[in-house]
Amino acid sequence: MKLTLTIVRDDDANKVVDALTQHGFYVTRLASTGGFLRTGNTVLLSGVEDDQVDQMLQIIQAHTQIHVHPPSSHLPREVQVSRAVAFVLGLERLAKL
Ligand code: 2BA
Repeated sequence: MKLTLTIVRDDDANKVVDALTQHGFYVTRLASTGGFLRTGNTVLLSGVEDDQVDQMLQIIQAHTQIHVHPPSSHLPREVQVSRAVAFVLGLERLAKL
């Protein structure tokens, strides 16, 4: 099994979670903040079978947008934010008690 931690923009989070749950994935949402832009994002935590990871990433890609953060007084250049940033980790065991 794998543990996936996927960071998406808050604006995309509802669409992504809806699509994942409709496809049978279990998802836990964690409110978070990007360290660089200091804007809200959401971490999606899921325990999945190894052969489900690619399908999950495809669903996330299909329901997110690349975002261009405009320049501001704090940041003199625009910044491109990915659709999502996903970490896929080995998971020894998932127990429901
Ligand atoms: P933020 O930290 O707010 O970063 C937003 C965007 O700013 C990044 O988009 C990247 O384009 C730029 N950026 C971030 N750190 C930078 C730096 N030190 N120097 C120059 N530009 C920088 P993404 O790379 O798509 O990241 C989106 C969000 O995903 C990030 O929000 C952060 O919350 C998370 N993230 C990305 N890479 C990560 C990593 N290696 N470890 C942990 N979290 C990560």
